[in-house]
Amino acid sequence: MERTLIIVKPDAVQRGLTGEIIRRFEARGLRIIGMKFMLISREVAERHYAEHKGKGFYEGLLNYITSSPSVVMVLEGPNAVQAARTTIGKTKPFEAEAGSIRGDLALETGRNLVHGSDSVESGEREIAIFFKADELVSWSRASDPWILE
Ligand code: DAT
Ligand code: MG
Repeated sequence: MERTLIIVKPDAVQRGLTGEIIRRFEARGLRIIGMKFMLISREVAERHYAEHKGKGFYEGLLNYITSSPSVVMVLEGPNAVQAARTTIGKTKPFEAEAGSIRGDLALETGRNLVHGSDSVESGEREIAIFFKADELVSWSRASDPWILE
């Protein structure tokens, strides 16, 4: 089982796409084990996006992610990191496959609706930024035997 950190970003929340985006992950079979609605602070955003510090888009990225509330969640499942990234689509929405969240619902890189961890290690690091251990719920879903072999 892997875990991945997902952020339904401010543009998605403002556009009323929160439910649509969560629906796609749920329908895929990923299990929600943590979720919160929050205004991401500058400090948290800097920690989350530390790898991009110094890049041309960094300031704009921080302004965007802190501009309005987000929904942050942890999803669990086999190959959850890659599965979620595929459901999200490529970073630049104009390159993202139709059928993906970005490919169906977004146009510009700076308004690409969703974040998903890019590796298991990144996921662990990012989850620790947003969630305390006791905010993640271990539970079994009635549908699990029909989704997981
Ligand atoms: P992803 O969000 O697909 O993991 P990333 O980690 O490379 O992409 O970058 C984080 C975010 O930064 C991305 O969602 C949008 C923004 N970004 C990345 N590359 C960019 C670029 N070349 N121009 C503008 N914004 C960019
Ligand atoms: Mg990334």
